[in-house]
Amino acid sequence: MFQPELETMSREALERLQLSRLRTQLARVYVNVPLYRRKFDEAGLRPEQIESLDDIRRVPFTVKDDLRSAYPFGMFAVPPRDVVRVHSSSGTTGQITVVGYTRGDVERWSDLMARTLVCAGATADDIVQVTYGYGLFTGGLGAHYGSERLGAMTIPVSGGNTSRQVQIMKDFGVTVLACTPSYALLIAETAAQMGIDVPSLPLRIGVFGAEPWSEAMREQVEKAMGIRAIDIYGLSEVMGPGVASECSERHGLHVFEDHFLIEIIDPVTMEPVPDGEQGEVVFTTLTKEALPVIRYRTRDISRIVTGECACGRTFRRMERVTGRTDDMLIIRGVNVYPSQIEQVLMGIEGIAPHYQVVLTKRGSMDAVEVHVEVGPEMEFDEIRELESLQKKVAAAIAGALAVSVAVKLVEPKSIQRSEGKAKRVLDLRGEGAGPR
Ligand code: DLL
Repeated sequence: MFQPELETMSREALERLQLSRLRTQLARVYVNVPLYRRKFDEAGLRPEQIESLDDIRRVPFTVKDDLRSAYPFGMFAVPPRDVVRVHSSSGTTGQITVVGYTRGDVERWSDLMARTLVCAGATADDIVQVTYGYGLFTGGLGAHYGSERLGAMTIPVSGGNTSRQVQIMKDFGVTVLACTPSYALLIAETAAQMGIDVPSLPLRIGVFGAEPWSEAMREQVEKAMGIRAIDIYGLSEVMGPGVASECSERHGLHVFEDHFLIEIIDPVTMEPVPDGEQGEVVFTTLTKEALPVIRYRTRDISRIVTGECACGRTFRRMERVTGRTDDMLIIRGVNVYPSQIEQVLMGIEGIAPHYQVVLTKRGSMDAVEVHVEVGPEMEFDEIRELESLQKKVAAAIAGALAVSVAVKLVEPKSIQRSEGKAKRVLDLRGEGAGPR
């Protein structure tokens, strides 16, 4: 472990620490951030009335729109001169939001990313290729600082130029690859085209996150690269990567609870759900100085994994994030996440692990079509074989998800590859289309 004394704290000691940090944090935001003061006042709440962790339920939620309306720096809790770094969220669901860090925030973030890398099995002897994008995205610099903090040899390649990624991986003897799972697949595919056998290289660990991915996808990438793939989670508004990470047990992601308070709520009633039940993840930062967020609704869907973890860490675990509420498709009344479709597709022989869910309009009705590439071993002009494969895919989806969707098989390499977050849903319904 990177910080064993913290990572194995007793629940009692941890909760004491959380409560004292929470109270300090609430008092700070009340004084320094007008939006929080207004929300607290409207709720008739004073920060000092929070006397237990359970009292957090009395605190108003924060949503993405709050950050948007305060664009760019309106929710910072420190003067600009104390901010040493800004990043922004990817903006895939609207205008970007800006997040800030004090020097202390960058320090803590580096520790938490070093913690993440150690959780994944890395040590100071590793050679880490950081292929998350550098820039406003938190992935690149987050992983970079963590890897340096760990003392590993850090290679800041950033995303893109995939054949060069492969060359560097081979020439430098890279042992840890940090990127999105979908980009890992593209790297593996490119290596194969270059005649380089990744499993025979020293590469041993993948530190993958920033997008939903299925267990079946993990198996694919592990096989293609000869590695152990670890799921890491985070979001810019809360810090970036380094909020939660799988350990060697790979049974849920340990939430770094000394810095982040996690709640799972029912997104309709907004009440907390019991441990083990699925809901929306809500975070409160306990130590962030520049941009503290209080009860931030992430829109990510997960649940608490109950019980103790064999790795010895006492931080509670959250299950891998299935998807975001904004990516959820409602197909004839059934809720479906793209990652669930992925899980089904990856188990079928003859198709490649590349897919996209395409939304169109048929008359006034929304139509959903799953586009999936046939594998390179299939003859694309073998009509009969294709037909039977297509039926097989449609039947597998219908069997697993209890809803039938149209399936279209497409030629190898025709679905756009991603160097960062994959775009799994393509909305072609045009202007005026309602929310998904
Ligand atoms: O994606 C931070 C990050 C970078 C995490 C590198 C892990 C690795 P944002 O761009 O703000 O930040 O996007 C955050 O991405 O709310 C989730 O919906 C999704 N996400 C992140 N990690 C995972 C994961 C970074 N492991 C949003 N599984 C989050 C599923 C993930 N979804």
